[in-house]
Amino acid sequence: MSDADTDSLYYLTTPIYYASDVPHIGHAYTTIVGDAICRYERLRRGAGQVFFLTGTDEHGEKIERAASASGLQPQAWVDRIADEYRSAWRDLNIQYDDFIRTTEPRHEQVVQDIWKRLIERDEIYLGHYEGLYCVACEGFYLEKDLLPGNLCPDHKRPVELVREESYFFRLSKYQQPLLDLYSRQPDFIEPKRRMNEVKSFVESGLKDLSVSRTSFRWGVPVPGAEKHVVYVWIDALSNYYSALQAHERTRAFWGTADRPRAIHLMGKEIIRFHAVYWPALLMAAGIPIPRKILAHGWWTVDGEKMSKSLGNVVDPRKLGADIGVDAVRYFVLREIPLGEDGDFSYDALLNRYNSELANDLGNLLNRTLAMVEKFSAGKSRRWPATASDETRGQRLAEQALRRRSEVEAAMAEPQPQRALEALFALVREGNTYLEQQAPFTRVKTDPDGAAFILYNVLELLRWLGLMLEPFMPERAVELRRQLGLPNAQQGGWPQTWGDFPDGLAVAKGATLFPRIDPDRQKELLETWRAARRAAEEKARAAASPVPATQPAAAAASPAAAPAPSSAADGPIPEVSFDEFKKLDLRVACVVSCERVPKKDKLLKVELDVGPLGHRHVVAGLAQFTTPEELVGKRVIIVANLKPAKIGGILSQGMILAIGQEAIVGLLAPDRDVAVGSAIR
Ligand code: ME8
Repeated sequence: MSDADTDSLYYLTTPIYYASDVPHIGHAYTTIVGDAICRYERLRRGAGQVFFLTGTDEHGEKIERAASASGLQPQAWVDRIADEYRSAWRDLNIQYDDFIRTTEPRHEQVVQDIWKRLIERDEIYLGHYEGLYCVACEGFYLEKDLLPGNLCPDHKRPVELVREESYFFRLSKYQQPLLDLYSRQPDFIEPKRRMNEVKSFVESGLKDLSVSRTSFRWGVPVPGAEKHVVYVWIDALSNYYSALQAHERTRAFWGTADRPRAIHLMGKEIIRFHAVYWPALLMAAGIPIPRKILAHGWWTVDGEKMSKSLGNVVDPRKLGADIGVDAVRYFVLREIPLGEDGDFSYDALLNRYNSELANDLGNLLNRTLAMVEKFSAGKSRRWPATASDETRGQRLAEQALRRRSEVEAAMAEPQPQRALEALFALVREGNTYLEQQAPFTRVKTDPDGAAFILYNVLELLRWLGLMLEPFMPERAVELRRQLGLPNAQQGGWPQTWGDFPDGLAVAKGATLFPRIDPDRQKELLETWRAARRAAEEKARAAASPVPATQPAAAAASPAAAPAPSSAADGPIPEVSFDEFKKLDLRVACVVSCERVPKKDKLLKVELDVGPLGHRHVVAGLAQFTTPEELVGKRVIIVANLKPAKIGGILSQGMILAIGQEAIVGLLAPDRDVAVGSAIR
């Protein structure tokens, strides 16, 4: 490719998602944002100028453990999850150019090539590693960065002490080159405040990075030292580069040292890997670095972290099936500015749907087409218009032009949320124009004038039908189809006002976004909440392999499980071994803890139960200990106690404690055993 051909190439990536579980709304968010940006760029630059990459991160201990928990070989497991991702993206109308999997030979080959280059350049050496490792992030931590109780700051679960022979990357050498990079490319990390966080992390000093593991096999073998596998983050980050390497045409998307191109979009929790390790590795290997690390915020659900063990994971495909994929896309793009955190709520989703999609946009189209059918024989009519009509039409044109510039400015950042804000402001301006010009009254005395007013609104709708495409691709085509535009499938960016063909027969069809009436809203909310309850139930069932029984063990959480009798009341009846075996007792670690408002005995405790995930229990421990003291402690819990509401909060288990009336101690393992270990 010549320089001129490559001048406007645009390359955007999403993270490659862990093949440990199926996608949820958080993964969908990043991918929808990336898709909307790339669809916009394709409209502006031409389809062949844009490359949008996504994929799955399939190696590492976390995946190996997920596979073994499901009784599958790792490859069979990741094949299944990769299929889930692909079909989710198909359902959500994601137009990616490539889907890379880290178990593909084309990727593994490039990882090994990069490795060899680093060895040749003496950027990697063999040593020993002893460090604190979080399997959930697949990342090492320094003690100073951990939460009390040696908890990973991100996953709030205990890190593991790992000691093994390991290769090291000379990351420490790259402290200054990285700081130089941040000065040279001040927009390298966005939003800007994230740049400051990364800078101070780098300024505080970088240690050489352990880049191989010997304690498991599920990874890319280190060339020439096959008992090692490449550290999963080195393997994963390389996908952005490896995916382009097979063809000359795609290689050009990586860019050059003078003209870096790759834009890496991701959630804010993985900036460090992208903004520190990745550019340092590339510099060391002599490969041009990316142009930008673009970090977005974090979605919670009804104020809580989304997690399978809480059963509050939102399934974007189910939502799409219920209210339409483009409504889901619209909602996530419109709800939060890129870079900010946001909360997902079903009520907000339904509100936006009805007020913005059904009322504002849907009505504008419906009313206009209905009036064209009624007043203008179902056809657009451009002429004749009086001078004052022209002026009023001109005003609408100016509004459209202004909003188009706002969309362009927003997408240059990129800020899809602001682009949609501008587009829906234009929708409202169209509605106001219709109200003020009142073609429905005008038609009685001046049918030509009425037809011209309608012509202007048809033109406005054509503009909207083009500009909305990146965000709601399927509904935008349908909008253009209903306007009667030839080649409705083919989009573009609006250029000149007044290009709507004269004499075009409109093709009014089913409502673009049918209003969701209160009964249907109720029904949907009930379905979604029922699905959530089922997921919570499933999460509990996964945590309770045997049917729940009423345990006779001492209750640390008296309200959860009032013991049928206690030692003070006389002897407790015998239980058979089979009955005892029904109890699922586990080692758990207290991840977080808080007082329950207005309940002076109760603490709400978040527990990590290893393979059983995280859960909350409400425990009657507030007069025995404080939340601060409890966090980080290992405790023994009854994991399969039937969940119950205590103090208005769902308690999913019970912490075992010592004492009758008052608690005098907690049960705990006598040595460092893995969280989640079963007790027998
Ligand atoms: O981190 N809110 O994969 P992952 C917003 N494999 N975005 C969310 C989200 C939420 N609640 N939950 C997930 C990995 N995401 C590594 C990446 S890249 C070389 C390797 C999105 O499956 C967001 O983009 O944990 C986040 O960065 C990503 O999913 C994490 O996906």
